[in-house]
Amino acid sequence: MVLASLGKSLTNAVNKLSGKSVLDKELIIEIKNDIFKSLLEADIQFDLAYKLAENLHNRALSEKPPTGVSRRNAMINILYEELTSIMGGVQHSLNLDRKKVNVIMMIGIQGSGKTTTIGKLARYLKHDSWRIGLVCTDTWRPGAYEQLQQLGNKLDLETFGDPDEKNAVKLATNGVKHFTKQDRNLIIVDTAGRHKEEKELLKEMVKLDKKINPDEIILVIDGTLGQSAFNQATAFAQTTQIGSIIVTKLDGTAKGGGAISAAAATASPIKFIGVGEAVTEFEKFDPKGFAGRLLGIGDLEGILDEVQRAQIVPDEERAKEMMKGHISYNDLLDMFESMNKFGGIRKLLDKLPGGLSHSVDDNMLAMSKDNMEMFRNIIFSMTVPERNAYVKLGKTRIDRIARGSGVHPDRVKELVKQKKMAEQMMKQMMKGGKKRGRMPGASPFNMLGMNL
Ligand SMILES: Nc1nc2c(ncn2[C@@H]2O[C@H](COP(=O)(O)OP(=O)(O)OP(=O)(O)O)[C@@H](O)[C@H]2O)c(=O)[nH]1
Ligand SMILES: [Mg+2]
Repeated sequence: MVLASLGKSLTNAVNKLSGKSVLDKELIIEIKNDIFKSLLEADIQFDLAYKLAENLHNRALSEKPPTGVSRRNAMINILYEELTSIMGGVQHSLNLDRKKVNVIMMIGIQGSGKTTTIGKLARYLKHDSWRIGLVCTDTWRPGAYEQLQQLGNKLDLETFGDPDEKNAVKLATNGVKHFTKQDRNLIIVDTAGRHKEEKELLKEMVKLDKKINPDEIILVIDGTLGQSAFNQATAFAQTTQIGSIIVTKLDGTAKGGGAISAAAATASPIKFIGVGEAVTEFEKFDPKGFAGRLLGIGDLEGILDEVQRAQIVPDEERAKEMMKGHISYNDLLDMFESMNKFGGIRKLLDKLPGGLSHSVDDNMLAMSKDNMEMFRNIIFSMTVPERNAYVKLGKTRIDRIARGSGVHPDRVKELVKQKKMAEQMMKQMMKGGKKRGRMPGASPFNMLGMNL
């Protein structure tokens, strides 16, 4: 596992909070120091490690764990969020456009893994139906063209190059022209890593960049470099516009933190990582997933979920609107959360006094987990005004939302119906509540898992 020792020492630090329910400031400082040390050992850049440890410390002192969440779990959640944030926060895709010929240029110092990574990336994108051509512009490394050609052959892709040509810019422009004529829509350009000296190498990258104007420049960084990755990444980032980073050789290195924090210094996202020499040993980089795996806590998902649910609190304005029977799609999302939490709404209603359970339409309750998941996806495809139910969902909007969430428009209409039912249910419950006087625990908001 990538950076396994870092994960282990981080969890050991946080586990010091196990069974502690009272805030112990000294213990928090001890944990902060442990974590800082572990991050430095994994070669995370000093400033970044310091900032993470400081944030963790400040948040642990100022944020009260949500009701029902232990201090340890709250701390795990904070650590997870902070780790995710230094790794770029969210997942990023390559900047490609199906409607044109895209050019990717791969840069990095010698031995970083550019050529190998081109094989991996080409394989990955070929699965996505891109029509790919490879171009070798490395005029320095003996056998560079053959190396790329061999990788290309294995993937059934053509490689453009000429071992006798010494002008990299010429090779690049001719290569792009060649594949554009052949109706390829993705051209990946390999570049040299070796040169007379580093300055010359950087100059060549600038020339190539100007001439072929790539849609995305990918910087390849060797994950075993540790701290020195930082200067390297900065040097490249100062000369060319880096669109993304691929960190290689993260298999079996304890120093991967260096390259990962180097990415943070260039402000370019890591989009993929290399985890072995084989063409298949390549992964799309997801900061959340990576942080999760790094922490290596078996029930991490459960913990994050627990914290998130405990934090759902509706604002008063929203609650008032709901009482009037105006429910938005955002409210529905919360309802779905609560239904999952309480093991189904019928179970909950059965526990309430006053026979409320019978006044609720069974269709509303029969919502399976799959349906809920589908409805959640539909809601996530809505615009903000749509989600807040500020606009009516007419045919055009319904069709667009259906396309966005990959379902038939009838399913979106079903969700609209579910919303109406929820509104009716809310109105009925409010009426019932008034008639009988306010029953303990019978507020619709309690039913939705909201502490109002
Ligand atoms: N373990 C491991 N080895 C890798 C990985 N990626 C590349 N390598 C190895 O790193 C070495 C250098 O890879 P290349 O792809 O030739 O590097 P390059 O950047 O093209 O090098 P130059 O062309 O000399 O600039 C090779 O032995 C690769 O097998 C990886 O993710 N894991
Ligand atoms: Mg190479």
